Amino acid sequence: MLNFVDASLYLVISRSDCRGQNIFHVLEQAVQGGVTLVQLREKEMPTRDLVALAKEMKAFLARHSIPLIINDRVGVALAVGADGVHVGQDDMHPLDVRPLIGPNRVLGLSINTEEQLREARSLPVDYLGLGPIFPTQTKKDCKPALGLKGLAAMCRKKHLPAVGIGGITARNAAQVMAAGAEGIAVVSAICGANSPMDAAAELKRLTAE
Ligand code: TZP
Ligand code: MG
Repeated sequence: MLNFVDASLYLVISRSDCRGQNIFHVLEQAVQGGVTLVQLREKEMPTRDLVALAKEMKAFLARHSIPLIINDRVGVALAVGADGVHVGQDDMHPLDVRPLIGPNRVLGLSINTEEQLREARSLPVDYLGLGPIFPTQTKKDCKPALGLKGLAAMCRKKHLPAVGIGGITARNAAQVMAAGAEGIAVVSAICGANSPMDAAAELKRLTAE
């Protein structure tokens, strides 16, 4: 039942992470720079507002053939016809999400420990988010960083495509790929850049090497 998505350059975006820049301006630039997948991750937004934002984002990304993943909010994902859902370890369980989204939408799961990696073997998920790889200011309640060694150990055991997340920048992206990840997921490296387009293009180059 594996649904494939190209997560090689995965943009995780919220309005607040865009630091005063319009979220659609950042998104458009990131798309020009070559992101392959986008996750809308809004933790506090009222549901009605989030549906409106996600709908607009879905319409924009569809014109560029880039899938939209919604973080955690399964109802929002269904309401806007998103391409998938991403859940963390405290969110709705993948076994409960899958019947709601059906077999053809993408389901991603955040993994921070080897035990969670083992558990994921029997779960109906399509890709893994491994992290945080490095310390990050972006996620407040972040678990301890895995480091490149921790990432490499997990990549040797994983059974699904995986992206590294957490503190990834142009300085370390190539090392994350070399550790065995299929892609990188970033927030601040693109959303917080002066030129999100240049930042995305540079990361794209580094992941393609
Ligand atoms: N999950 C683990 S780390 C993280 C998330 C959502 C935040 C990553 O943000 P940044 O700015 O790319 O370090
Ligand atoms: Mg979550």
